[in-house]
Amino acid sequence: MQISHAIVRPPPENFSQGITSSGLGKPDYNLALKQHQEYCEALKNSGVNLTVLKQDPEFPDSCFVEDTAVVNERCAVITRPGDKRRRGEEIKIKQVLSSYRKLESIQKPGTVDGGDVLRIHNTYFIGLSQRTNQEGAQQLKEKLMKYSYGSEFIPVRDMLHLKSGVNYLDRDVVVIRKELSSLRFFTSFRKITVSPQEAYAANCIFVNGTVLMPSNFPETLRKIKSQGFEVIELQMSEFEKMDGGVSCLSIRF
Ligand code: CIR
Repeated sequence: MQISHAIVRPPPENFSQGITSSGLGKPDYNLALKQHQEYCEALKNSGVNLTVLKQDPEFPDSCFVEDTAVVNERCAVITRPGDKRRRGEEIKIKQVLSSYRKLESIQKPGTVDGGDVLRIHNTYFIGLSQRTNQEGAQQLKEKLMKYSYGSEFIPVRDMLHLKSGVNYLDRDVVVIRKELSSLRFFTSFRKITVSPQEAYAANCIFVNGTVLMPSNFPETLRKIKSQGFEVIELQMSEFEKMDGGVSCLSIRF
């Protein structure tokens, strides 16, 4: 599926005050900005038109735009982020997406983080996690059904979001953490299994023919390349410190 647009938002100065459970220490702000810039360049070089939003210090986690919307060819569903501290990030995103798509919104008491929403062909796999509750997942399923997309719910444990553990590339290939690889949902896909030491590398994205993945994960890199994919490696250390991966930094459509 061709991606023509992406929305991104650089981290604000108080990025280090965002939510994290990584235990990896405080991010270096200037390095985070540089890494974000390189991420944007990689998207542009893959033929994507970028909308770069202004930084927003009201929300230290606001660079993780993926969590605020689920966008496809037919609609955009504005989410209601699962962590109260992030509620409100979606307002600006809603404004921007209104120029591109018919809008739907998740309503209270439902919560959904876009990081829990994995699309493969015309099916959405929705993670039930600390951030996405049953009510939110059900609302999302019903909204997507109106536009002829199916949904399946997957319980998520021991990771932040569903897409912390599994992502779809192309040609029926998923990149998946070992502990999820036996899930019945993914039996019909070809699997690139990510070992526990390289767990962070399970979060990668396929953009117009190229896989964007974090650097310094040699085993996963080799496996992805051996399936015939072109790869761009990105330095993601400062975002990893704040529990964010490659998919989190953009809304792609
Ligand atoms: C959070 O805890 O909400 C942020 N620090 C990280 C969000 C990462 N987003 C994503 O995986 N889609």
